[in-house]
Amino acid sequence: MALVPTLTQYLIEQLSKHPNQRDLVLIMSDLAAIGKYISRETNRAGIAGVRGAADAINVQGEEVQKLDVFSNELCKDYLCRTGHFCAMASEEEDTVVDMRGFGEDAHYVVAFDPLDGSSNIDANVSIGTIFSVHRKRGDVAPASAEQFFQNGLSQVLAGYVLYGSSTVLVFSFGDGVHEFTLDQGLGEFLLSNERIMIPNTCSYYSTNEGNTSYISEKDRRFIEYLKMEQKISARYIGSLVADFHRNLVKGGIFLYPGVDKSDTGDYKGKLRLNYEAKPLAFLAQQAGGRATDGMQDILDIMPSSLHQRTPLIIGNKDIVDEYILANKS
Ligand code: P6P
Repeated sequence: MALVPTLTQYLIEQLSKHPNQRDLVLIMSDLAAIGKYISRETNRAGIAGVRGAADAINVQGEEVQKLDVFSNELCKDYLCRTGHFCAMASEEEDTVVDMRGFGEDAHYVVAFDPLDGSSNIDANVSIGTIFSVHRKRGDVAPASAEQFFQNGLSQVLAGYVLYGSSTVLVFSFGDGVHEFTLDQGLGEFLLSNERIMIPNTCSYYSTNEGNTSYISEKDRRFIEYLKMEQKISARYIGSLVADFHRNLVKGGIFLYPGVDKSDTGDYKGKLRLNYEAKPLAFLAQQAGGRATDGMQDILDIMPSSLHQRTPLIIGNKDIVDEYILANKS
């Protein structure tokens, strides 16, 4: 029986092909370790006393869940101590993380959403950790927020860990998208899908139809087009990583357009650029797909604030292209 490569074996092979990626290979290994810890805690949330709210509101104005706190503290402490990063940004932190003297000479920065979709934890719905790695900028202070004002094309590593019916790690160094599945018994991630390409057929559309009265007429018309002319099925989990992963492996388009809930005519994005839209857009492009805010590619947007939000339409390239054309008409 041919043994399926472990992540470690895969990364060692990656290193033999790209010796200059030593640090990135070590970073990927550290991110996988974090995925194992969070997977274990998530899978026992109901008995580990980490379900429910943590009696706090984060910078996003969202109620923090206990598992958010666990995941965020783990990511900050673990990644800080690796010494690989001179700056870190978390969805749960108002500004850049205090590096406590670690990583002063490091060459990389990392932004992460430690546990995206955490409002779904108590319903046992899939949730995920998203990460985005850039090289350090030499023109700004090493540990500053400005380190994250880099567009998505300049990411050197992006991916997520999806805690679902199985725990999968999906990432790209810019040379294809690869999926590893956690063998809980072995405690190893094993290769389960190499060089994932989004299927040519767009089988699903994924959007919160509860926002129908808050989105623009153009967006309403495009979603109607998906229903009435493309005749594709609706699937909306309400957990970005889970919705994205389904569309990545089965073909689909996810739409979180600008919403205007105060009737000002100002349609604003909900999802965050640095640690949600950019890393997923990087993966989508690597898998033959595309991601836009309606006017430009997500990967071209230059962030100007750490928690900048954006509309996000991501998935099959031909359908996203149609959205862009419709949005600009
Ligand atoms: P809504 C979860 O809170 C999240 O950030 C994403 O994971 C998800 O795609 C989105 O918000 C869901 O938002 O407004 O549809 O509940």
